[in-house]
Amino acid sequence: MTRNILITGATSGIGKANAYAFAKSGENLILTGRRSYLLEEIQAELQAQYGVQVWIYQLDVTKLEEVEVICSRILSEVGQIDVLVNNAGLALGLEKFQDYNTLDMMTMMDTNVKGLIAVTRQILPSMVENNSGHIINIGSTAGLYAYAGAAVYAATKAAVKVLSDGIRIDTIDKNIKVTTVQPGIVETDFSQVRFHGDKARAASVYAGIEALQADDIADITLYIANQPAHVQISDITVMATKQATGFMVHKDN
Ligand code: NDP
Ligand code: 8X3
Repeated sequence: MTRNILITGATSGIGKANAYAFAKSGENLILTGRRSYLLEEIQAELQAQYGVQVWIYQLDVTKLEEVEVICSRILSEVGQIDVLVNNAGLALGLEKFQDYNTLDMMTMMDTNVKGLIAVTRQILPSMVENNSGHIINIGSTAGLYAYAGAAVYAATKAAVKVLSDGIRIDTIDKNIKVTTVQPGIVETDFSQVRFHGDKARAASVYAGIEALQADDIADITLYIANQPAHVQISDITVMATKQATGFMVHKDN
């Protein structure tokens, strides 16, 4: 049966790749993000290419009231959500904690932690009521291994992992699965965002290493979502082959 897949942060990178992977396998998509012009482009392309239903909603996950309004619209206009992919997230900056821009720190917390909590709080009750659903949270190897200049980003991703575990406990008597996907280095716009648009610095992150691609993570997400009803993948960590911990990579140059 065709499922309804809700993805946050679907305008770029891993979220967008997930949208294409699920559409290719015939699922309906509900795509959200702040950049509505990108949502419109993706909607048109997915509908034309795969003939699936695609709803789009402009949503900034840091705006709590907006989250409530949009999630309630999604539930009434689309119906039951079968899979929620909490992907919207970002790193801002790479500095010693004592030198960090405070607003950047708070924006990471607001987006990666509070945004994920807010969206999940709106969608999970309907999953509980229907005794069915799957929440897939995009964490990071940063949540497992802190690294220099990333204390707050790493803390947000550690929070994602622990939130997933807690929600899994709270829904243990339901047919609800909760998964944390913890990717290592993935070549997306992530570093451009982190370095406030500095393209050269962002490119240097991926120079000399064959990084993961967004499609690699999308393949894994699809695999996770396609397991039989009795199989729950709780956590999955995926790194580039020449990566050993969160930020420890080997560069060929
Ligand atoms: P991108 O920058 O390519 O994508 C980030 C997505 O998040 C965009 O679609 C953006 O949409 C959305 N987003 C950011 N802030 C908000 C917000 N306030 N409200 C709604 N959406 C928002 O990076 P990635 O694809 O790499 O990142 C996706 C997720 O994967 C993040 O959670 C990131 O932490 C995680 N991750 C990334 C890794 C990497 O190496 N790239 C590795 C491990 C995890 P818009 O701007 O349109 O709102
Ligand atoms: C993003 C990957 O290695 O920059 O979560 O922390 S990393």
